[in-house]
Amino acid sequence: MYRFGLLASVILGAALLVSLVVESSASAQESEGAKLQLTPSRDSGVSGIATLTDSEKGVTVTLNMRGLPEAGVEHINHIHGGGTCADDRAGRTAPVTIPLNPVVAQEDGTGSATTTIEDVTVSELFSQDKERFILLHAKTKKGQGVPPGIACADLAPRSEGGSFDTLPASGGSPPAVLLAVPLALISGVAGLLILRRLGLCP
Ligand SMILES: [Cu+2]
Repeated sequence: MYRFGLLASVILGAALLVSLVVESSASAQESEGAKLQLTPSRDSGVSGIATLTDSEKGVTVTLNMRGLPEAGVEHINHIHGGGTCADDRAGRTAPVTIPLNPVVAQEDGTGSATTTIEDVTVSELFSQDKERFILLHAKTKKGQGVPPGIACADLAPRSEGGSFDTLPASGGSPPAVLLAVPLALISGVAGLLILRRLGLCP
């Protein structure tokens, strides 16, 4: 009887663990996202990472740049449509389709900005109807219009199949926490069952 009780609690605990893990991974997959590398244009030495995730309102775009040349300078940046980074680097840039919040350079040359683009999804931004790219521009100078691009990333699906990396939902718990909760529950349940068994069959 004692062994049966132990076995039952282990099975119960395992079932609980499986259900929680399945649930958490299912919720992570609901949020589609992509991570893109911005590479330097025109020997700028400026690079970075753009993270795009689906949110309730639309798409959240976060730029994390490094190698920015001058602290305190504001860099405008946009999603351009109808061309590629190669076009921009060849001096034939495509029009701005979605303005993003500017990146301000910090003392250490990093800079970041987050923009929520409303009423759009990551899949739509990556759709093949139009080529798109994210472009970060040099310092804006008075009377010179839009400055040249200094870092660029094409919004192109990484694989031929057109799938992107799946990112965990924003604000999601790290895996350690997700595992710790069911483990704590399991040991609690198992302990309770063992105590009961001991009480019933001394
Ligand atoms: Cu631009």
